[in-house]
Amino acid sequence: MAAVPPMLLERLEQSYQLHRFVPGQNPESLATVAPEIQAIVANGESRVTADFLARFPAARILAVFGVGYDGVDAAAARAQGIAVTHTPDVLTDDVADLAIALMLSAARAVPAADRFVRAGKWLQGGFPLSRKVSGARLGIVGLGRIGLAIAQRAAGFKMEISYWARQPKPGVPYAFYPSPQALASAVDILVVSTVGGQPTRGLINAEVLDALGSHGVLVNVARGSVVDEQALVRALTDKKIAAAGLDVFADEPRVPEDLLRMDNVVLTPHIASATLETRIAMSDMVMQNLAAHFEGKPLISRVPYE
Ligand code: 8YV
Repeated sequence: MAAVPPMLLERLEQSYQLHRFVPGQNPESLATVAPEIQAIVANGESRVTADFLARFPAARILAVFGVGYDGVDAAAARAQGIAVTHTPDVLTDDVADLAIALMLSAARAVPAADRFVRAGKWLQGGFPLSRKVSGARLGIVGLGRIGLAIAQRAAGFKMEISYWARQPKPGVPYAFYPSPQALASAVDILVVSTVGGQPTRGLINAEVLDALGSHGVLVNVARGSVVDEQALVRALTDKKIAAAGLDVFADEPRVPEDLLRMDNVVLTPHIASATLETRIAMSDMVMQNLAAHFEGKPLISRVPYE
């Protein structure tokens, strides 16, 4: 269970009697207080299983610090009468901004160029040409709040935008493709912004990467589970695609050695929503959901149950 940030812990401590549970800790350690626990707070990467929830019979709310809750067994929470909330919207801009930053960094090889200059290599000659982003064809996998925000930004780069989603989105001015593979074959840059969890596990596989092609660039700001990471390493190694910009990984914080060594891969440590302004806003939403719950008022941002 990934840790909840100190700024939120401090605020929770000021309002509630807090029992901390650190990822990897034995849940038995909470056995004495478990029957009294009325609320649980976790974050977007946390794994909250049915077994774990069953330890807290009095809990009636699970407030997730994050928009993603793919680690939460939402069906088990519902069966146990636990309302699950998350923190959508307040982080949309930051996640979309980082997607664009990773797209530009990977396609224009900005970090590699920075290393080139710092290594003094410019003294021996110029840096290799990269690929144009403005006017390129962008494919968005998952056209929810974050996907739409990425599209709006990409329009500023005069990009030709198309997308894949579980079903076409009425009223959006972008071409819909019925499969990620079909989308990948029609674009230069593929950005993954879909939900995590079982429904999208390994969605971006070897076939999709082959379809993206040897000049293609992959960006992932969703969840590591959505991309078949071994297939991605092979595609980059075999030059089946040109570059990648990755903020999320299959087994965070561990990143495959192969990726760490690649010059054409831009790596960030799951920081898409990691700005002070956004993390304060996310903390506000967690606090507001808890306050609403304990005051018997409607919750601010309950997850949309499937
Ligand atoms: C995390 C995220 O919650 O919102 C999400 O789904 O993945 C992130 O914003 C964040 O990393 C909290 O630690």
